[in-house]
Amino acid sequence: MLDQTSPPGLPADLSDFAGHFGNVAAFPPIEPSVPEREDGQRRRFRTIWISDVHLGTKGCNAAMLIDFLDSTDSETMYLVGDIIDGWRLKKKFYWPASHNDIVWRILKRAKRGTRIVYIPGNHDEVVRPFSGMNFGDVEIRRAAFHETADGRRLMVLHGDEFDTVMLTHRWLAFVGDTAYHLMMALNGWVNSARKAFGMPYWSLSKAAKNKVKNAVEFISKYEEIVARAAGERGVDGVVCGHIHTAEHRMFTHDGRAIEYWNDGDWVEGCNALVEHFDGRMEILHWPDEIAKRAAPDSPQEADDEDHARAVA
Ligand SMILES: [Mn+2]
Repeated sequence: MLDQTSPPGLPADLSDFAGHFGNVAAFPPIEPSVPEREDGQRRRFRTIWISDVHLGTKGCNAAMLIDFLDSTDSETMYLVGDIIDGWRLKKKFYWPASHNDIVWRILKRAKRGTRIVYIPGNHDEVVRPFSGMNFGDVEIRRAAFHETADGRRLMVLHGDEFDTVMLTHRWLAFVGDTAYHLMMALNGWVNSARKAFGMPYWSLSKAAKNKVKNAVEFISKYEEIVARAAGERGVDGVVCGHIHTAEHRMFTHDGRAIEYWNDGDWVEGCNALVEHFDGRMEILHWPDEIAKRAAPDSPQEADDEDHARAVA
């Protein structure tokens, strides 16, 4: 796919990456290793945003994302960057069958009529030169504007654009690529053990992050910068990813309310942002949704109302 349409004279690493991507995106000949669930019980949304999936790394929580994709559907789906981790793939090619299954499911959705908009992030920046082009049914864009059912105009972008050098350094001082991946490996190990004992999913680095003051300050500052950028562009809000922290915050810019939404990640938090058909938006923490599904005493409706009140 990508390799056939890429312009000649690409740098070698990009050609390699495009070659790999071309293989994994070969559709429809390959069938998923985990068959798609066809139970007709999918929760339907107007819009779904997901980002920071990091396919091609061990950190990607593919099983959780496959469950999410098989449990939901939407008119539009935004892939808000860092879907494929080109940085890690260049160092070491890692691509298990479950990662193919995710690509397969996304392309299958597009075939079924979901509008798919892919906004590459910094980890899949090799796809950025293709912004403005369509690959099959997938639109690749540098950024997008989304209008909600109730007429709010939201800017959709990955968000690394606002991660300034200073902020990046503070961020890296805390996570560091190696330390981060080590932590992710440990997280997987801890959760296998917890699963074996029938305990719910738990995020190690989320717990650690919440205790580190610098990280909290970084996140807060980042949210403020992104919201201000949205305010300056005259939109009503922004949807981004990048910092792996799902959040909804309200800011004001020149007396106008600006909403900040971060759709989280599928490495640790396993979150998606959804828009209901009336324009109401909600962050779904998928491990919680799975837990709710397992507990028949907590009806979905009551919980949705609680959340609506919380975010209103
Ligand atoms: Mn990123």
